[in-house]
Amino acid sequence: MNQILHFGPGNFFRAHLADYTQDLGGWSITGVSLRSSGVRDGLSAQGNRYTLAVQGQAPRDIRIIDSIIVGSENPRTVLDHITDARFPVISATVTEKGYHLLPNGHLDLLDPDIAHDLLSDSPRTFIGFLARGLAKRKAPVTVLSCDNRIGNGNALAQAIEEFQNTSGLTTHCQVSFPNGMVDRITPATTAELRTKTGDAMAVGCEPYKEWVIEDRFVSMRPNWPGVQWVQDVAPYEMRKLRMLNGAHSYLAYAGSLAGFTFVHEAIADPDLRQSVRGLMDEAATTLPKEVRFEASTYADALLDRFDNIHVEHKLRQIAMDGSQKVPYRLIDSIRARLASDLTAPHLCAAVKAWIDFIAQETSHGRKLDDPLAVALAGAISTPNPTAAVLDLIGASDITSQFSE
Ligand code: CS2
Repeated sequence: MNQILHFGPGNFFRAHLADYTQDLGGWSITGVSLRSSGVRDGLSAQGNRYTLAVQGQAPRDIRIIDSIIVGSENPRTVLDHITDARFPVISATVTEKGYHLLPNGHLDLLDPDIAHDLLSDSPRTFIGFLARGLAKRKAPVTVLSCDNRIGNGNALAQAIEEFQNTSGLTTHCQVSFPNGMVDRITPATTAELRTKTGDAMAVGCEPYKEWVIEDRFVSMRPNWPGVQWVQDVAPYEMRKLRMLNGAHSYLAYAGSLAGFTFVHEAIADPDLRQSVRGLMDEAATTLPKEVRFEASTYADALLDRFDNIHVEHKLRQIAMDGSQKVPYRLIDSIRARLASDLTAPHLCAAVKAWIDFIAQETSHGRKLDDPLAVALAGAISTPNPTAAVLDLIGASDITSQFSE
């Protein structure tokens, strides 16, 4: 049996990489949770099997997980696994913030967890584990990021290099970090799904799934059925981040402000629907030509996916970590439009919705679910909140598009 070491065994991983890997056959997965023991305990109580409830299909019994290790309890074991040649592939779904990169693309050396990991051989972060583990590894390894960041593999390689440079470490083994685009709408599990499936660890998701990966493996490559192998993932990644995720973030903020709870409710509102389509059309003009010609069909398909009333996707789930998401999902498209002398009214309205959402949450005394929560709450109480918030995410250059 070939093995994958995966960081971040949450719902998205369990609906995407794990599903593809079960279809592949011959491979199994060891998961690493950095701190929380919930997934480890929940899965181990049921033989590491769980139900994947793909909407409209028969429930799938996923049984390719060998075990889950909790990093904070067993840092040594995690480091040993990273160095172990039996894992030719190390993959990750640690979310955008798990890379600890600043808006300028550099590793946040002042982040308390990164600062800790630079000095300790019992790391807390994914970056700390990987940088330290790779420094001891001998066998070639491919590290596969499955997070919604632009150039996710490059971003990870950058974080590892800066960590190692700062702490005097070097990777000696052959390693590659292919970029990849992952897609499957996967809401948080509801109590209703647990009851319906009789499985406390069940995960629900939409039928659609997509995975495009750069063909740059330096170790054994799992030939996952359905994966599209490409030389350059950028066009696919831009299309997905700017159209799907950009629209998602807009719906999350504007929809929450309008009092909706779920994506399917917000997209049924005629005004929001029109604005979402407008945002997708603006974003589409910024895409490389390989994907631009089919952007309109892609937008139609996205609206159908958002309409799916069976996928109960909460707007507040998408609203979290805005400071990490808004830059790739919205700001990059605004910049591209401005560079072509085009305005971006819908994209700017989406950024404004995020800022209004921060103002609303702050005025209700609710702490934002965002690594920059404190700084954002501070920015929103300044005389020029829009300028202050944009400055925090490194987007002062587009401030002139907004009037206070
Ligand atoms: C969503 C994504 O939570 C969010 O920010 O936009 O998780 C989205 O559902 C996935 O990228 C779809 O593949």
